[in-house]
Amino acid sequence: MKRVLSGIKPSGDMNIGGYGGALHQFLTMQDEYECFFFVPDLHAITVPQDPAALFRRSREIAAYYIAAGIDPKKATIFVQSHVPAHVELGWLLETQAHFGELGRMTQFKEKSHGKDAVSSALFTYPVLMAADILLYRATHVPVGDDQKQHLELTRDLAMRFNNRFGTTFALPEPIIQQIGSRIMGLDDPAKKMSKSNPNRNSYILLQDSPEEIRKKLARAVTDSEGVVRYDWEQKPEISNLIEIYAVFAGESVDTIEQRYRGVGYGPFKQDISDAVTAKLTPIQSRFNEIVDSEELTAILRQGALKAAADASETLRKAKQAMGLLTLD
Ligand code: AQP
Repeated sequence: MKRVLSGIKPSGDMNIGGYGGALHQFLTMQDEYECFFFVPDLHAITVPQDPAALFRRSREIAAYYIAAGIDPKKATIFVQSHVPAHVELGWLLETQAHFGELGRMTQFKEKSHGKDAVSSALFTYPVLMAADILLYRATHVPVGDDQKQHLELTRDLAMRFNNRFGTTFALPEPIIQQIGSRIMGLDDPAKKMSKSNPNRNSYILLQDSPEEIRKKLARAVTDSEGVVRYDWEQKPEISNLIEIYAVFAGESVDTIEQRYRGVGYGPFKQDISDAVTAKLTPIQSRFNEIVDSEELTAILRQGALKAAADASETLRKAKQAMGLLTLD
């Protein structure tokens, strides 16, 4: 059975980068794979978080999964910290990870750059991510461009463990979609659209109103050529907007390029805004219904039970393989 595991960190309000690179893909996957979609709250706390905001956002991310159309009857939806096996397997795998390889992780270098106090958890976070994936014997992991290196590390750790202690883990393959795997900031197409960017105009939030969406897109940087053409080398600003449009309208890059031949950026941006609004409006109303509901609590409770039962099997095997004492 093909299995997928993926999640979106509750490290900031959710934006259309995470929608395009992750959530949008989850929807098609739930029919093709056995899916585990989680809220990686333990990853969020590798950098400082406001506890009240973290508490709220963990519910919000889960509510967005459901509001966007993930069906809890098909996919297991849960919060990472509700399943202690993640941390346990994370520790076992840390004994196999090398200091040097973790130091080479680009995301660690970027996130720690210029900071005085960097948590050791930020350094070891890719190992916890490996544990997340390996616990559920995921065969496939949808990853944005920036997570490829972490998935490579997961495979390396799994192979190292299997070679040393006998086959315990399945090796996961990445699924990298062509469109939407790297949605860049509206203010700067050289930087990924990120939840933690302090510039609110760099992203569109899933909770933004139609007016905010319109204004942010109107302000989005373009070039002076006035031609809607997909070319990341020469026209990164426009290529980014085309990708956003393609994700939200469900259209191909070719169709979009052809439609705006000879038309300026004004109508193009207005249509992107309409496509984003059309997709987000029903998601927002379902989100508002569910975010504080008992229904969501019950889904997460159920999801945690199911995930924990599944994870305990792999954890038991890994402990046994390493020679840790068992009493059964
Ligand atoms: N801008 C993006 N374009 C495409 N994919 C993206 N993803 C995130 N941003 C974009 C993908 O979504 C999944 C979940 O990501 P995450 O929220 O767990 O972590 P992240 O990539 O670190 O997201 P942020 O927004 O940049 O968070 P902060 O600022 O807190 O670090 C991943 O598959 C990711 O690739």
